[in-house]
Amino acid sequence: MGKDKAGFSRRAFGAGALGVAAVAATPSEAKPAKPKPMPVGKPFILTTWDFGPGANDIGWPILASGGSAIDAVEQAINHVELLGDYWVGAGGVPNEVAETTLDAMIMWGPTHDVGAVGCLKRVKKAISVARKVMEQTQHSLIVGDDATRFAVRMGFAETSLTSLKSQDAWDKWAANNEKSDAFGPEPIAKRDQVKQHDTVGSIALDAAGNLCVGCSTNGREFKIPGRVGDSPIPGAGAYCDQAVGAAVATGNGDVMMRFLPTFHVVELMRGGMEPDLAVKTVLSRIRDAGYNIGGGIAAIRRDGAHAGGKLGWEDSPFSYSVQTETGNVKVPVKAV
Ligand code: SD4
Repeated sequence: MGKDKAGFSRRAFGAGALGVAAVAATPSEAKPAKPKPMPVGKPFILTTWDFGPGANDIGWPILASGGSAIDAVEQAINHVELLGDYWVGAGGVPNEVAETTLDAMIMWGPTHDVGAVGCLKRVKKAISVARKVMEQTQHSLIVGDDATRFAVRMGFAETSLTSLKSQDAWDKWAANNEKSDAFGPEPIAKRDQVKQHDTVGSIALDAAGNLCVGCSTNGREFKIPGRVGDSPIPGAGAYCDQAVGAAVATGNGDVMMRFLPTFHVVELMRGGMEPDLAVKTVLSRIRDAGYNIGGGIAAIRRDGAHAGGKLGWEDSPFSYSVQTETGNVKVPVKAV
């Protein structure tokens, strides 16, 4: 049998014609249902961990008075960065050489623009430096001493991030002459021993319908100098899509970033999956790949439906809080 000019075999075309007739008989089975467009949604702010109520208290009035989601996220996170917490912001976990370094990212839904800093040194408000990267440059991520140089150029003060607490923690650790536990085996056979909690993540929707997500952390205790975690990586530590919603992650970022879990959650929600199942699906994939880690995700759709999930962390009260016009709810997160 010959082929015609377009290269079709006539016999194959005949079979195809029958096939088309068969498909036409059951049109609803031929294509998955199209997800419905997301409603515009009412303003909200979601913040992770126990920081939630306090941070939402800062961010919510901005949204309630018609302000921008990016200001709400930035100020909610600044509040946490300056609390003196051990896991977020200045004065927190030292690296292997006793220095505290910061990772942060902000993502703006309407333009899909991102600004991030990794291993930022000697500057306190990492999320605000990330915002400058997003708004003042075409870059998305600036790291290390050059992130410090950039921050100073943008008017930020350079100062030590070491506190009595971080110095004391390092002194005790260094007295044992250890090297970073990050030189150990991957957390597969044995649960990670990473005592890392509290990366702050915030997601806000403003009255104009703009979605924004941000996160900030000082990462992992006694990390190898130069280490950058998942928080400043779009789709890993945080991700948002203006048409769908957003997600933030916390936990063992060295493993979690390998799965781009927040991107994955948002994409599953885009396909019509409920937030709860989307979070479970993504966390289960990390576990099913064999990783034995502590980690969590909180997600919210732009219509306000939200959910969270965690791996490991049996004793860790991971939660997130959502503030809307009807008040603040704190949601304890269960293991998947
Ligand atoms: C990191 N994901 O740098 C962060 C740490 C964290 O709760 O979230 N702790 O790996």
